[in-house]
Amino acid sequence: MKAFYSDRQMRHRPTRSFYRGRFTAAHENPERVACLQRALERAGCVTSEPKDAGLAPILAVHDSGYVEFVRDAWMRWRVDGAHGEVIPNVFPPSRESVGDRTGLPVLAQAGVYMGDLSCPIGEGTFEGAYWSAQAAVSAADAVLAGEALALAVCRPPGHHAQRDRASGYCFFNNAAIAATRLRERFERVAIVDFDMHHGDGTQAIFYTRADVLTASTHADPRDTFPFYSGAADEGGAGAGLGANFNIPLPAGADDDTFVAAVAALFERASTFGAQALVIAAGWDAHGDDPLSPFDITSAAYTRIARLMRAQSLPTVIVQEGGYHHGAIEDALLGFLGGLA
Ligand code: Q9C
Ligand code: ZN
Repeated sequence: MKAFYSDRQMRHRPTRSFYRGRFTAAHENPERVACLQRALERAGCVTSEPKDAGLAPILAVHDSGYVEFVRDAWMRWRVDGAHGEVIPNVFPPSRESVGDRTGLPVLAQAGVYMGDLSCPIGEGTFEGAYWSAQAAVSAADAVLAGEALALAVCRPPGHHAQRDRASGYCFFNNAAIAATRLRERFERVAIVDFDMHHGDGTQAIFYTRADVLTASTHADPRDTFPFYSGAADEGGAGAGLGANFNIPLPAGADDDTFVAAVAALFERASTFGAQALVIAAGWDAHGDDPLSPFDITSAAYTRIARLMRAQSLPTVIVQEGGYHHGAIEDALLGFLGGLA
């Protein structure tokens, strides 16, 4: 299987994340990649450098003012005499009420373009997020060129990023970027997201579209980040009505429950008539993950990989979350085992 990763993704090195009243070490750290690389190596899979497809595939999904903010915020923050990484401390009464965002000071823009305090922008954040997106683009291009399967080791992750908003460690929505790329050839694309968190950014990006199905299973958002979306009654709107599918699961869910939910996502992709798949693959449902309310083992990911292969559709796998170093290596290894 072709796999893509650039060392330039390491340039994103968040030092902290604000959570439940205090700064904590960043869960989403560059060391995660070393674990994923070990799993790939053990499975005999070598990553190659993504091509530079430029900003166009990112701008096909994201607002240009937002992309410029992610690119320039660190420099502008220093010029303004602000400290450390870019983290907002002021928010608009409603984002919709903000007219022209592009002329605002960087601090005010941070409140518009950043949804939480978990995605600090540092010196290398744009470069890291840019190359993470390029890995997704290269994986999509490999599938467009005829590969049955390609994997993008996306870090930073992407599924919480909206068109004009970073959140939950995510800046550019790699899965949405890959799906948009696949749409150049395939009329209907389905995104199947089994990261433990709801893929709220991906849902928002495609909510009113009929050509891309967004299907996610996740911990019940009434108790778990991202809180404000991910309920089962969110089915899409307008032309996109019926092209969004959520399966929230209760805390304590085990392998059988989780695998059955993912199977239901694939079934929905099939009735939707998907001609290609994007898998938003997070490993944070694993019982050892510090954020997981579930009781999932690596064996679940082997079963999920088998289900995925049984769809017999061209498939791009995009890395999302997963924060326990041992668990993500084991989970990815289990997943790769299911592809053999
Ligand atoms: N430091 C992904 O899995 N809230 N994002 C928890 C704990 C943020 C997870 C903060 C969770 C974001 C891609
Ligand atoms: Zn997650």
